[in-house]
Amino acid sequence: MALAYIGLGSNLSEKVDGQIQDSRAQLNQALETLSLHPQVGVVNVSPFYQTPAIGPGNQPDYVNGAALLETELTPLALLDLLQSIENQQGRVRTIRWGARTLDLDILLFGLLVHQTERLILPHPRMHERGFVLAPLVDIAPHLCLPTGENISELLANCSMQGIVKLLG
Ligand code: A4P
Ligand code: MG
Repeated sequence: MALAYIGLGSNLSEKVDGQIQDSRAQLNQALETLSLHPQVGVVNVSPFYQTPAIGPGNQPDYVNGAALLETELTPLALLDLLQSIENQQGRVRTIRWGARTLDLDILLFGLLVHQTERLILPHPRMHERGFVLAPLVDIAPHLCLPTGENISELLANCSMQGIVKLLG
């Protein structure tokens, strides 16, 4: 059984059965789907944050969060599962860093270091992003990257401009 941290993000809503599913609901729906998977347990979920979009054009703010999973899946099988949940929830891939209903990234898979075209671990930009590190620090303040860097210290060096913790 491995422990994996994932990052969750959404900055578009989607219409499901005539109902608008907003970004928060998108993240909760993804966590629900993960928790129902026989080889995945959702151990801990962070508070969610409203964060200004990094990317091209004038995009809506994101809702971002992080979760700790325990899983019997391999890293690539977990990536397949996350991408199938993204697709199930209306993810359309157009431009890189474009707006999306749901983005699920593997941040860390144990202390595995892995670099292939499909999967890079740790997530290559996590160490410099307040919107990734803030929720992660909430659930794992003492967590270190395979390099030995502590995520709370990395967060202290990130810009938190415009990033707001959402209540409830
Ligand atoms: N991939 C490689 N490593 C990983 C990994 N550790 N986890 C590959 C997940 N996927 C990984 O991802 C592109 C490809 O990355 C996948 O096919 C997978 O094989 P994608 O989700 O299709 O596209 P993307 O997310 O637009 O690309 P990218 O480069 O991964 O984007 P980032 O770095 O994840 O950034 N602003 C705010 N405020 N909040 C956000 O959450 N997210 C992004 C996306 C940009 N701006 C944001 C946010
Ligand atoms: Mg992604």
